[in-house]
Amino acid sequence: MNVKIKFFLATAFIFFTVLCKAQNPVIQTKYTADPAPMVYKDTVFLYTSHDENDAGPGMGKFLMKDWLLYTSVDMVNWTDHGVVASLKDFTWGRQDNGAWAPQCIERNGKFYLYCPVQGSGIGVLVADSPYGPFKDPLGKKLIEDDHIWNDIDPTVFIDDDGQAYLYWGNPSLWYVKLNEDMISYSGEVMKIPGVGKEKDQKDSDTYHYQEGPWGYKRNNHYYMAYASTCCPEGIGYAMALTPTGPWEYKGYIMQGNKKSSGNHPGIIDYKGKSYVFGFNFRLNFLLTDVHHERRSVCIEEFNYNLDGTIPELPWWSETGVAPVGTLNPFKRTEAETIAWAQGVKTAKGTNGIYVTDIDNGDYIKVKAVDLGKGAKNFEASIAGMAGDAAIEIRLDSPTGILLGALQIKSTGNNTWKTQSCRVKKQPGVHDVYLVFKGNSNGLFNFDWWKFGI
Ligand code: FUB
Repeated sequence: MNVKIKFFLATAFIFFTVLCKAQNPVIQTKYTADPAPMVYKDTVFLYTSHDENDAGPGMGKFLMKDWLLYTSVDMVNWTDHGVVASLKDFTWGRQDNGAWAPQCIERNGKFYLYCPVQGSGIGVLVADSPYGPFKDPLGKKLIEDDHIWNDIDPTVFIDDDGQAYLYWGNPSLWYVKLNEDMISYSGEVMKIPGVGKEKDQKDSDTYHYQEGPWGYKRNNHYYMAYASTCCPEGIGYAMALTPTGPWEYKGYIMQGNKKSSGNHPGIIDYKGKSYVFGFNFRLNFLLTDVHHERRSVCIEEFNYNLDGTIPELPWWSETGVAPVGTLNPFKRTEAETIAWAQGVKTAKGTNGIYVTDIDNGDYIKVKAVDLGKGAKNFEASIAGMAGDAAIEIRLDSPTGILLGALQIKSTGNNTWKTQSCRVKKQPGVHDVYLVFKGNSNGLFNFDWWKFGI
């Protein structure tokens, strides 16, 4: 029985109604971890690490070869941009595994993606666009020191005076002052005293620091959030009045949970709200009782306390966050813009990312779609292999009001054609479900859709 069928059976019926509402984890078509959200202009760019489907059983058995990018303008519908960088971009690093937790930052119109290659060191890639292409300007690692296996999980921020700081490390926390070029640094590698365990020490560290630092400044407070002592890891944090400390431990943003070995914070403000990102193992445990390092990025909203401290949140909810905008369905929407997907995968072709591996009963949910006064027709770009397939357009659940059904005409394997159907006029803001029907597996590939008036 292949993984996809198992996944479908495991989730069938009993999870069906639950998952229809679920927003956490936010990506279901791949295993994603180590979220590094970056707000740039009106968009959240979510860079993640990527657990391979065939990561073996066992805690710590990571299999990670590349970094992924997703974007959102409403915090609930995430557009898949595929692989944004990979181990191949770092010729000096190991190539088989080790694409661990990244972070991207913009400076003067260039985008700097700091990446650990576990066991080889921390490198930096540069691009003219947040979507890439990212290139290694150094051809060697950025951080040169002697604790190479500990040099993971870079986090970066630029202070108001223009000084940029790069922090990283497990089980200690180090930092350097980056030069303005963001690809070199001045001064020595500094260790933040008292944070993290010394070698062979038990958890005597009052910060409960393990790894995954996330440094930022907000309202004159400096924050350092991080994955707290393993295992399971929660999210702890410290605050300071300067970027180099002294850091005062402030407690947990989230306690560890026995359903999870790890966690890894990313924190942003977006459209007037504050969000913490991390990950759980929910999709892995829908497939099997056995722990594989197959993680999935989650998001929660929170409010800072008046003194700038962060309240402790419960473990990742299944419902996730509310939308901070609506989606305009009258302009082209990529099929890989997804709030929740059941069964499908994404792939990259000559026309970019598309949805594939579509079987009977699979669906895509797109949240908070503003149909205005209602639409008259539905268009989709399809490359169809099978003879008998359809997309049912439904509202608010996979079995909700049927607006119409697009009967797919075969287009031949790799030929993309726009196909359309009439739909029932239904006004208002709804969750749109594109439910796939057919009498075989691998029904067709799906690139984009839109409604017409
Ligand atoms: O994803 C690989 C490693 O696991 C990360 O670098 C750590 O933060 C932990 O999440």
